[in-house]
Amino acid sequence: MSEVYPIPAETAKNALIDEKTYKEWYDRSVKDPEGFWGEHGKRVDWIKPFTKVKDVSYNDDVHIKWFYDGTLNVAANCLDRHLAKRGDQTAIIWEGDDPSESAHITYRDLHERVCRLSNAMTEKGIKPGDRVTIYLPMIPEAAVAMLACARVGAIHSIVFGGFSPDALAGRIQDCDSSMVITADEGLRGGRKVPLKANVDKALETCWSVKNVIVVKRTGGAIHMVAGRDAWYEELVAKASPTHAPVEMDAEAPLFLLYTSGSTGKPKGVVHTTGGYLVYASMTHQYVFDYHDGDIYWCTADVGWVTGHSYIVYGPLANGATTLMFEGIPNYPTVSRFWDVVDKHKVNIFYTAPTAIRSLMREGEEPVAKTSRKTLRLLGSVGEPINPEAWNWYHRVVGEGRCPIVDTWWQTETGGILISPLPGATALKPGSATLPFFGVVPLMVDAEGKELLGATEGNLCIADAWPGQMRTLWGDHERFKQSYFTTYPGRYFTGDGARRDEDGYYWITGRVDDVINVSGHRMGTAEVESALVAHPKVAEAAVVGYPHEIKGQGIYAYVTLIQGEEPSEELRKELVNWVRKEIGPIASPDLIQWSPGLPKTRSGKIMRRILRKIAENDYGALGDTSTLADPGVVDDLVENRMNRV
Ligand code: 6R9
Repeated sequence: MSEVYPIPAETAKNALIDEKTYKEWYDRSVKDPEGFWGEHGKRVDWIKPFTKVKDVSYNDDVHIKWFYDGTLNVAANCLDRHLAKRGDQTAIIWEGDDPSESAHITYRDLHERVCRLSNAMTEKGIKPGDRVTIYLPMIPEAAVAMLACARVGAIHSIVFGGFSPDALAGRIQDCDSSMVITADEGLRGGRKVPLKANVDKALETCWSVKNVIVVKRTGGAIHMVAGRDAWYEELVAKASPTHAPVEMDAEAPLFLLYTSGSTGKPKGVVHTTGGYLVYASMTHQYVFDYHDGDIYWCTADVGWVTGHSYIVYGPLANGATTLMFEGIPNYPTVSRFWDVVDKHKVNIFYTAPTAIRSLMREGEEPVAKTSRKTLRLLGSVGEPINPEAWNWYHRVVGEGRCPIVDTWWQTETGGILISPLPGATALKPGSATLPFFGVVPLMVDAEGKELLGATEGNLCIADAWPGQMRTLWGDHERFKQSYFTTYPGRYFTGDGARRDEDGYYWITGRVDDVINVSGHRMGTAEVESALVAHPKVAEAAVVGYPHEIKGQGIYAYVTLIQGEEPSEELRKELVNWVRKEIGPIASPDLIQWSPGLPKTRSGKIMRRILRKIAENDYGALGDTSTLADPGVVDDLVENRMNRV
C-alpha cells in the first residue's frame, strides 16, 4: 500500500473543483461529451459561434474535428478580450538569466507588441497558413512571436534553442517555412548560445526561407544577410501598434511541434485552433486551480509543448500572470528557483522531476534559506516522478503545505490528460492519479485485449478530447500508423501504466523505442542514425538505462568499421559528433564498443537484450537461442559500461 496524502483543508476550502464536482463533471463528460464540451467550448470567445461540437473517428481514415463550424482568433483570446478588465495587469513576468534582469509586461503592452509584429510579418508577406519557424531563447519576444503568428493565421513551428543547425534545417525543410524568427544569441547559465550563426548554417540547405527576423538579445557580433535578415527592433518600431486579428476556422492549424517517435525523422505534430485553446485554458485553470491574481510559473522552455500550453496559451487565455524564465536552476546558485519564487511572489510552481532530482542532490540548505511562503501548489511534468523526489518536493520545497499535481500528458495530447485536481484528489506519491474531464484511459495487453480493474498494461485513450493532435504535418498515413493501428480504434500513447485498486494511474514509462532524458523525448533511432553517419562507425544501437538525475541516460553500442580501433579519443569524438548532429540533449552518456550486436537470424537487433545489459541486469537475458551468434552477448556482458 502506498502512502495517501488527503486534500489539505486549506486547499479544499478555496478550490475551484471539489471532490463532488469532479465526480459529477467527469461522469457527464464521458456520458454526454457533446453536451459537456458544447458548454465548456464557450469558455473562449468565438467570432462565429460553433453549432457542431465533435466529429471524430479513430477508424479507417481517422479524423478528429471539434467545434468545427466556429471561427475565432487565438491571439484575440489571449490579449484583446482581456484589455477592458486587465489591460494594466501583468501578463508576463520575465526573469532573465542574470538575476539583476527582469521585467513586467502588462496585457496592454503585450497586445501592442503583438500587433506591431503582426503588421511587420504581414509586411514581409506572411499570410494565413504560412509556416514560421521560431528559434528563440526564453525572452518575451518568444511569446510575442507565437501570438503574432496566431494573430495573422500563420502556423508557428518552434525549434528548441538547444537543437543543432542540422536538426533546425530538417524541421524547416519538413514544413517549408518561409520565415525564421531568431535572436543574435541566447543566454543560459551565463553562457552564450549562437542562435543566429546556427540559423545561417541551417539556411545553407533551406530554400523556402525568404525572411529572417533577428531579436537583439546580447548584442554579440553576428552576420546579417542583406535582403533576407532584418532586426526585430527596427521592424516593430516602424510598424503600426494596432492590428485586426484574422478570423480563423476552429480547425485551422495553430502550430506544428516536432517530436521524437520510435522510428525515423521527428514527427510534425499538428495542433489546431479552437479545440486546443479550449483544452489548454481549461486544464490550466482547473489542474493548477488558477485564481485571479495568482502568480504562476512553469519552468519549461517554449521549445517544448509544456511551454506552448502552460507558459503561453493556457495562462494567457485565462488572463493569468505567467512567469517566463530565461535561465537554469543552478545559476548563479542552486537556490535560483526559490530566489525567483520569493522575488516574484510565485503561488503556483510547475517543473520537471529531473530538476527536482538534481536540486535534491544539493541538500536542503539551499532551499531552506529561502522563504517560499507564497507557494500554494506544486506541479510536475515530463517523466515519472519517483516517490523519493516527490516526497522531497513535497516536504522540503512545499513544507508539507502544497499539494503536488503530477500531470501526465504528451506533445500529441496538447494538454494534461491524467492529473490530480488539487481540491478534488487525494495524492499518492508517484501516481498521476485520475483522468481529466472527458478523458477515458484504457489499459490493454499486448494483443489489445482490454484489461479491467487493478492491472498493468499499455495505456490507450478510448475517445477524443478537444486538445488532441489532428495529424502529422504532410503525413496523415504515419499519423494513423503511429497512433491508431497498434490497437485499432484506440489512441495508443506509447506509455505503459499500472492502475491500482482505487483506479489511480501510475505511468511506468515508454514501451516503444522512445527514451526520456531529463524530460526530453529522444528517439533511439535518431541517435543511431547520427552515430552511423560518422565515417568510422559501421553500426550502432541505442537504448535507455536508469540514470539517477536524468531519469534515463543514453547508452550506445557502437561497432566500428573494419580496421578502426576503439580509443578514448574516438569516444569523445563520437559524443561531440552527436551533439553537433542533433544537439547537446542527445549526447550519449555511455558508449560501449561492440564487436557485434545481438541479432536474430533475420538480422533484427534484439533490443530487449541490449536494454537488459545496459540496465546491468544481465543475469536475466531470457531466451537467446534465436540469436544468429549467441557468443556476441557474452562479450557485451563482459564489457558492459553500467556497473551500478
Ligand atoms: C508533456 C510532455 C511525453 C512523454 C509521455 C511520458 C512522459 C510526461 C509524465 C510522463 C510520467 C508524467 N511523461 N509527463 N511520465 N508521468 N507526469 O512531457 O510531452 O515531451 O511529448 O513527452 O513523457 O512517457 O509519453 P512530451
